[in-house]
Amino acid sequence: MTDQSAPLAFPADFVWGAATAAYQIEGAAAEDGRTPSVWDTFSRTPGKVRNGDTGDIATDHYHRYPADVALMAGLGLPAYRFSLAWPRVRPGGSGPANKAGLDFYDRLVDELLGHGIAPVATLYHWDLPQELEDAGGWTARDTAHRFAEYAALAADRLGDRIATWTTLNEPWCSAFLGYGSGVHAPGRTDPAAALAAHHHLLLAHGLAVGALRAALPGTAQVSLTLNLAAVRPLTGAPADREAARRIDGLANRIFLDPVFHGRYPADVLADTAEVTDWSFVRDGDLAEISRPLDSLGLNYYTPTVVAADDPADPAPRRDGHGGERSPWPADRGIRFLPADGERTAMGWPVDADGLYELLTRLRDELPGLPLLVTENGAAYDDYSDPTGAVHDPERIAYLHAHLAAVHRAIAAGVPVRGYFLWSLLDNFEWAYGYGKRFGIVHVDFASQRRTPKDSARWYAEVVRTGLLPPPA
Ligand code: IFM
Repeated sequence: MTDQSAPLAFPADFVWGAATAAYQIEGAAAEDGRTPSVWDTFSRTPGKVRNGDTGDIATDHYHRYPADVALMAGLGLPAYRFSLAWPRVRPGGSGPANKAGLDFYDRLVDELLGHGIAPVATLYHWDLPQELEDAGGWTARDTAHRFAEYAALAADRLGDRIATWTTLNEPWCSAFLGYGSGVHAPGRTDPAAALAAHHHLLLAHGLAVGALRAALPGTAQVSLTLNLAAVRPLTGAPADREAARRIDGLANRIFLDPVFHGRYPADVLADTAEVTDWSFVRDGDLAEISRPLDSLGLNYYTPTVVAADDPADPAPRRDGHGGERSPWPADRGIRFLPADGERTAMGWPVDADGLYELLTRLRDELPGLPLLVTENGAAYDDYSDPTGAVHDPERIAYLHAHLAAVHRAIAAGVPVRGYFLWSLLDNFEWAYGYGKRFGIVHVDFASQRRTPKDSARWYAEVVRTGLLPPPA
């Protein structure tokens, strides 16, 4: 039996960090040559983002990055995962690199390295240049080629100092929320388009892996980040298990099989046959998509519970991502149900076992592949008390439970090499605007004042000691 009162020790070389994304924090939307992305357009479209919020200013990180890096250093963070804005590096999505845009990331990377913080770069966290969307966006094959060119430009300039590169962040969201349910930019609602976008995102990933390998030193690590789903049937009944098989196909195997095995799952092709004939897949694509990776990033927040439709139960088919249309291209006859128990401010159930389940599944399916938890965290309705402090015991409990799950996975032989908390700062939470606060550092968006929450100090101590204390 394990001693519940003993702290849990993480491996000495475990990588601890925090994560952000360009559009969610940078602001400076029209500065130094940056052109609009789909998120600039979408957020300015009435009714798409709560409160009409946009990323125009966000946390003003573009101007305040030295103070933000000092903040990270003060918390003792050894690594920082951020994304590059494609429309800043290559405005309009094609043509030459924008020197001023790359200069910003150059300064940021030097600032990080100067404070002993390892930069971990993601190339695509959803900010597709609007010009490319106008030419078809991710439903157009050309977009994949433009992405690989952009990857090469970024690697040429920054590859001497960034050791870890991720191509895409959560392509499920880009394809299925962006082109399926339309709750994310560009807001299209066409299941066939969502599947074409999915394939072209994976093609972009594969082409970019090739471009990065050509431009980077041989020691560079190249990765992909997926938001895989811990899918659970509501009951053991065959119809519920069939619902779970189908959603597992569309959430997980539609990524893992092509990226790691060079094929799409036969059952997913069959399940989606009424939506598309998949004729956008060309000879050679799957070989490109399945280029070897050095690690896989996993983002995890909450599990997904599914059941077969029950005519006697008129409950709405909540899938946890908002919107009236389903993001899933072929989910007829399937209900999505919230898991029981405590929820975060997103309404997402807190369930750390889902993280353990996914990590051990990846250990079994991809033996030996190093894994990184590239996002995990929670939104709560945080506020400054009269003394200016921000107490967030729920977030500490959430982080504690999920780090304990990571520790359990490592003990079970899963090669988890690091953990990046989402997020460093409160920021622009996409369609929810600034109303949902995921940061361990509170941001007063009017004054841009940063205040580390209790969770920031708690996490800093975990990072400093490499020990997870017993639950409070
Ligand atoms: O804020 C997002 C992030 O951009 C991608 N992963 C999920 C987070 C919380 O919704």
